[in-house]
Order: sequence, then C-alpha cells, then structure tokens
Amino acid sequence: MQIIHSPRHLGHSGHVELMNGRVVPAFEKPERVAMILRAVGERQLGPFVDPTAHGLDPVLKVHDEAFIRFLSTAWQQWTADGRDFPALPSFWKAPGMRAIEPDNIDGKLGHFSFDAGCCIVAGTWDAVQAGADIALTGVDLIADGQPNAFALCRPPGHHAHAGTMGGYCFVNNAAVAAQSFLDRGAARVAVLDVDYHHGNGTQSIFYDRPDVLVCNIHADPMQEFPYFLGYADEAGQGPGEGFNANFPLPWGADFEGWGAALEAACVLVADYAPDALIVSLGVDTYKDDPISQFRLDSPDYLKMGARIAKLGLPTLVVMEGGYAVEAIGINVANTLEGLLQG
Ligand code: SP5
Ligand code: ZN
Repeated sequence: MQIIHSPRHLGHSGHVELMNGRVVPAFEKPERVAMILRAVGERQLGPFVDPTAHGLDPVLKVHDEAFIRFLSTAWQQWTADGRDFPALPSFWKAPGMRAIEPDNIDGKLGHFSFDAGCCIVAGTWDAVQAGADIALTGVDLIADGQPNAFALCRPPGHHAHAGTMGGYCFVNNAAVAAQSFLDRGAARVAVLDVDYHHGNGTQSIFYDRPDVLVCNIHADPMQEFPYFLGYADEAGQGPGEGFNANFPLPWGADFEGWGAALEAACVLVADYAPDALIVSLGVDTYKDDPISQFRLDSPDYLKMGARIAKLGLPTLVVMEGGYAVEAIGINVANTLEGLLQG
C-alpha cells in the first residue's frame, strides 16, 4: 500500500490547547507521525511516497474562501500584534450575535473556530497545506488504478467545517479527497469515519448532498466532544436525506459493541455501492488513549481493517486522531495490515 507523507507536518509543533480549563501542551503532536512511520516501516507496509502539490483550488471546493484566507494569514496577523507565542481563540459568537468577520485577529480567531483546540503557530498553514496535498495525492493514486492508499495527514481534518476550525482540525482532508474523487469522475463516494470523536465537519460539509454517504461510529455526543453534532437522528437533509448515518456508542465500548456498529455501517456502505471509499482513521478508540473512553485493543484493528477490506472497494485511508503515542503505530499498522490481507 502506498503511504503518502511529508515532513512539513513538523512545522505544526510546540502548540497548546485548552483542556479541562487549563492551557496544556497539545495532545495532537508531531511524535504521532514518527511513531506511525516507524511501525509501518518495520512491518514493510510501504512504499513511502511524497505528496505532489495540488494548489488551493481543490481545497476551495469544500472550504469557504474567507476561511482559507484567514488560515493562510492568521500567524502573520497574530505576530503583527506583537505576540510571539502560539495563537489561540478566546471569544466566540453566541446564537443571536452576528456572523461577521471582524478585522481584529482575536475576533477572526473566534469567528473561524468552535473551540480552543486549534492552536496556530508559524508552521501551521504549511503543515495544513501539505496535509491536503497528501490526501489529494492519495486520490490520484487510486484514480490511476491503485486498490488503496494511506494518506498520513497531520494535522487531522474531520472536525473542520467549510468555514470553521476545531478539534485539532483546520482543513478537512477527507472531505477534500471525497470531492476530488467526484471531480475525477466518481458518481458516489462513501466516507466511513471510525475516529473516537464524531466527524462533525465531514458530516456538515456533505449533509445536504446525495453524492457522498457519510457514516460515523463515535462516542455519544451527549457525553463527549464535539457535543453539538453526531446524534443518531441526524440522517441528512433535502437531497442528502438518507445519506448520513451516525452510530453513537457509550463510554466504555469495546470491540463487541463497536464491531456491531461497524458491521451496520459497512452494510450501508455496500448498499450505496460507491466508486470509492474514504476511511477517516482515528485510533483514539484505543483502550489507553489519554483523552478517550473506548476500549478497543491492538488486535481489534486487524479485524477492523479486514472487515473494511471485505467491502472490496478502492479505499483511501486518511489519518485522523489517536493520542496514545506509544501504541499509535501498532494500531495504525494493524488496521492497514487487516485491510491488505482482508
Ligand atoms: C481529530 C481528533 O481526534 N480531535 C479530537 C479533539 C478533542 N478535543 C476535546 C477533547 C475533550 C476531552 N475531554 C476529556 C479529558 C480527559 N482528561
Ligand atoms: Zn478523535
């Protein structure tokens, strides 16, 4: 399986997040990629491939222009105000306020975010652009005939909406890839999001469209981030009705409960008969993940990969979350191995 990655993610480092009322070192850190590279290398799941530059046009097909302009200039504006430390939002608009993009950088940070999980540093925008190129290169490989590919994106993407960052995510790599498959001739694309957290951004981007089926298996938002999306009754709207499916599970879910949800999601994907499948792969479902409450164990990821392989679809795996750095490599490698061996 071709594994697409870039060292440019390293520029997004040394950042912080707001967690349980405190500013702490970000859980989403560069070591995650190092550990994944080491594990997939040792298991010889490669070859490794560099991304090719695709520019911003494919990103702008799913994201608002003003949001992308903000991302590309935020660090410059933050430092122009004399701040030489990482940028975090601390103000948000409530319902009843106006959806205006203020001139002030603190106003912009609030306008374009839904939490204080998306810290911006000097190298963030370059890392984000590299991530989108990694996903788009994966689409190219599959469109050119590869049966599958692994886009080792960092930072992750599935919480990013068309015009909003959050949950460590800036550009929605999986959504950019799904749109690119369509633009390259696919009639239908399915996204199967197995990250512990609901992929609110991906759901939102495709919510009123029938050409992308979005299935999410995740912690119940009644208990867990992102809290305000990801409930079982969200089925899509307008022409998109019936093309969104959520499988919220309680804290403590192990592979028995989780695997049953995967089975149900796979049936939906198979019935949809897409031309390509995108797996938003977060391994924060792991039992020792520091911010999550599911109980999957490392061998379960082999079963996960094997079940997805049984769909027999061209499959692009896009990296999302997973914060137990010591196990992230094994868990990702197991998923890919399961996928390869069926
Ligand atoms: C891509 C991805 O996995 N993003 C996740 C962002 C989660 N951010 C909020 C997590 C809140 C967790 N609260 C529990 C604290 C445990 N000490
Ligand atoms: Zn997650």
